[in-house]
Amino acid sequence: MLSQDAYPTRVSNSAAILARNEPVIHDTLASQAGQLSAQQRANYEQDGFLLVPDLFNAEETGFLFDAMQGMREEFTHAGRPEVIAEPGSGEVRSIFNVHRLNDVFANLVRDPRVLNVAREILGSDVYIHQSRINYKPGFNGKEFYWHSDFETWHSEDGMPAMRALSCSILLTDNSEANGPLMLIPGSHRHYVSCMGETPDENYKKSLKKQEVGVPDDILLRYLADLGGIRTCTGKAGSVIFFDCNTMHGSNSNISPFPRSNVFFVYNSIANQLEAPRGGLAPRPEFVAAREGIKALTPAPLEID
Ligand code: 6CS
Ligand code: FE
Repeated sequence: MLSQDAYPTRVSNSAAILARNEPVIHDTLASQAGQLSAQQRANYEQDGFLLVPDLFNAEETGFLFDAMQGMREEFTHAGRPEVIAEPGSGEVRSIFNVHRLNDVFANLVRDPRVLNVAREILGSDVYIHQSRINYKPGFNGKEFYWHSDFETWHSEDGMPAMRALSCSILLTDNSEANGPLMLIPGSHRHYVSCMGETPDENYKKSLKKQEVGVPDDILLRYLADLGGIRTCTGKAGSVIFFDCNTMHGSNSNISPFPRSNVFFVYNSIANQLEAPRGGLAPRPEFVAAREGIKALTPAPLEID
């Protein structure tokens, strides 16, 4: 018997809004980790995201910034598939899989200030589904159009349920001027089923410019009329946690100031990837982890 897909998308030429089946905060024993205040939990539950200013101090943030710059020097021109160039300028847009390619980020994903928030919200042990640095360089950092990450991870990676979240650690100041993350409060409760069909090896284009799996104008307007649009600005060292289904995007950066953030996607150990939808070939391991999955244990960030 074919399993009924609760979140069909890219299967017709019409769009729809479907109900979310899962809770936003998975209230289990693990979720009593106590990393968040009651107000922070309430804000996350209501909006689908939470900004925590200055979670990492200036020394730690400087250390992480240097690690980010070092990765760019090491991997640019290395012909690595994990390095995604900006359309046009060819500058580095993103480097994926940083938690497996670099010891500093392998350590950072386990820092209790972020790992325990993920365990608390997802109510279970967790692992990294995907990690990346989005460099969004000055002058040439192009936009990330509106999308729900879960819509992609469900259709292209076979992620079963909405039990994952992104943690974006700001490594440069994110201001109104340099393309900060924009999110639609409350959009996480509405699953936007998108039109169109996923081309083979879509990630080779979508990581540069996403054109499939984006909401149509009418439904995007509907969500924005309901919840507005919030721009998450903050100093380097601040952190944005957002639900896998919160509608988000960011504008191009024509300022001289880079907007560089490292993103970790924590997925519940109970929500590991199945086969992609529609018979698609699985995306590469550097974009969607399937191998060697094991629960992360807390370890504080070490500055050497
Ligand atoms: O396809 C993906 O997994 C990536 N695409 C976007 C625009 N956000 C999430 C993720 O990095
Ligand atoms: Fe995204």
